[in-house]
Amino acid sequence: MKLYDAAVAPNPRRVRWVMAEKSITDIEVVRLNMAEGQHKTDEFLTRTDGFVGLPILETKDGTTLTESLAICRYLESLYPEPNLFGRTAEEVAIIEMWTRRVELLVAHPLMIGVRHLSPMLASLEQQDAAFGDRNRDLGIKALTLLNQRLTHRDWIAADRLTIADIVAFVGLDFTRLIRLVLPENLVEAARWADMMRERPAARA
Ligand SMILES: N[C@@H](CCC(=O)N[C@@H](CS)C(=O)NCC(=O)O)C(=O)O
Repeated sequence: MKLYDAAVAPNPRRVRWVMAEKSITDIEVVRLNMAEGQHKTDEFLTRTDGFVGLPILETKDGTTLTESLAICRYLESLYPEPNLFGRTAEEVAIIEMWTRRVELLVAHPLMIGVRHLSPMLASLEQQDAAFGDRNRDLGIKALTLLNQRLTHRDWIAADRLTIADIVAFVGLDFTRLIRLVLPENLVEAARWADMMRERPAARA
């Protein structure tokens, strides 16, 4: 299998993180330069139905998968341990619920904020600073709820690391590009973020 990847970008990082947690080493990782548009060639666009974006996974039979979470789920099916998406019906549903919450309300607005505010990403976006500010602030507001959730617990969705933690942290950590400082009152979120940063997979 082959993973088309990009440095710094948060969505490919979700997949690299999952690969590291599961000790997957038999996928070739091909790094593309997004600033040079290497991910938008006609060949890629044909394979991805016109949808632009990394990561892209080419499976053993040549199927093209896009969407980082679809790729992570596929990897979970092939490499079930350690489990990141849930074992029982209830656990699967709770992890999915938290993954959707943190993706839509935390990670996505923060990532859009960074895209519109970081000079490093100016080649990828017609940047609009006010739109960036608004999205960054929405992400920070949702972090308050995450902070509340993390009071008296270590992980967002279960009693162990799950895909919800990976999606939330990778989105939050992307804000280092705009040097975002977490509001001081988000003590629990900061504790959890430190724990995530310490994992070996954080360096994948
Ligand atoms: N929903 C997609 C989003 C993919 C996406 O937007 N990836 C970004 C990198 S994090 C990208 O490739 N951006 C390049 C561009 O917009 O030209 C996923 O989760 O895989």
